[in-house]
Amino acid sequence: MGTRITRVHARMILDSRGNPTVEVDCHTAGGFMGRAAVPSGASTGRHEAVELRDGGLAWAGKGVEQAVANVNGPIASAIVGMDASNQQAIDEAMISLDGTPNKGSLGANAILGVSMACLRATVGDGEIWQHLSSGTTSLPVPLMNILNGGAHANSNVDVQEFMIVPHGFDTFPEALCAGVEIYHALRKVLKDAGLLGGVGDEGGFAPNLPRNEEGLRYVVNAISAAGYEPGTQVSIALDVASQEFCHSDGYHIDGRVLSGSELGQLYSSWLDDYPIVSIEDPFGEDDWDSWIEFTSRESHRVQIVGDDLYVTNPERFAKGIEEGASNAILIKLNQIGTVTETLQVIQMAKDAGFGTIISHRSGETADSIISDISVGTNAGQIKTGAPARSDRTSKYNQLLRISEQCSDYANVF
Ligand code: 2PG
Ligand code: MG
Repeated sequence: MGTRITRVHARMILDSRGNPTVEVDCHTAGGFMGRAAVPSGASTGRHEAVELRDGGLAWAGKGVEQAVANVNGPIASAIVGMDASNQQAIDEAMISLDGTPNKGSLGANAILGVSMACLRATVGDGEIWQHLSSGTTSLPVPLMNILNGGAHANSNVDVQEFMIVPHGFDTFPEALCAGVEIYHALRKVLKDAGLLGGVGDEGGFAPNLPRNEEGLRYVVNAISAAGYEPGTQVSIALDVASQEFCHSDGYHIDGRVLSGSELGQLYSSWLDDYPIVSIEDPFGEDDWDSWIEFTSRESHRVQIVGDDLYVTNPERFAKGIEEGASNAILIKLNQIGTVTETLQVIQMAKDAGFGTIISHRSGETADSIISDISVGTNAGQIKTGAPARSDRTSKYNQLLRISEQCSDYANVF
């Protein structure tokens, strides 16, 4: 059997922030080697699967020696000889070897590296998106983070991500071109305003702004300056990542302290005034009441996305579906830790009629598997940063390659 696993080998590599992460090679009897690298978040949800870090002084505590050893030792012993193409059996073997509910013993970074490398080894010189497809595929609408704040920037902006959404185009390459032109237009708009500094972790500009709403204004100006129509061709998506400014007395934003209801009203006023089609993590990861209140009022006119709220976890997501806490979910492989569980959560979302956005992390590598997953599962949307820097452009470039064979552009928004 060509897909029988003959060797599994992990090593440490560096991610886009210069921190260690895990890379895994999975070799099969057929002579293929599948290689995968694991991303890492900064604004991580409390309920995510465990990312194993060594602690101590070396690598500022962020070493992954233990996770690498877990792959090369117990995980390799358990799965060498298994069929790499039986993804579910491999993922289940690792879950039971780990034995904890949050992958805290082997580490989700160890387990996910192996899980993705097995997928790559199975596909060999084929295409992952084709392998995953059950019929319908489409190129996803990209949510492109061109203005970075929150935990991804050294600025005073509370909202973590101001993204442009080029939905009003016939093909992915045309949409990407618009996104790139707007990214460059924003550079000029900010420069003219004396606000151009460095970029944030996801490649977007990272200015200081007097109020968060100013970010919306600059992005709309950039859309127009690039010659596109805000709202019809290109709209805005936000990742507020509000857990980062959620404290025991309320949400600290724009120098004020707001209750969940007041924060929801602020979002509603932004929806009135700007072409916003999607808001991610508008409330904290355990503030279910605010989520439910906002979703019941606004879901008719905006996509409301759970990221830290659900952490790609089927139990938390089932509660969100049941209670109407949002109408979409952000999907991150390393929040749950295996390919199999990720695909299951995507299916749950589809069955519930929820939007699905396949997402990168703020700490990334050149690995572009999320591009294939977004097309193969027909997710409709991908979130993968600014169209700049190799850790982000690797995903857009993979989508450009796929677009040579699959021309349908997802019809969302
Ligand atoms: C998010 C992500 C990716 P991080 O909050 O959606 O943009 O950030 O990887 O830091 O959690
Ligand atoms: Mg988020």
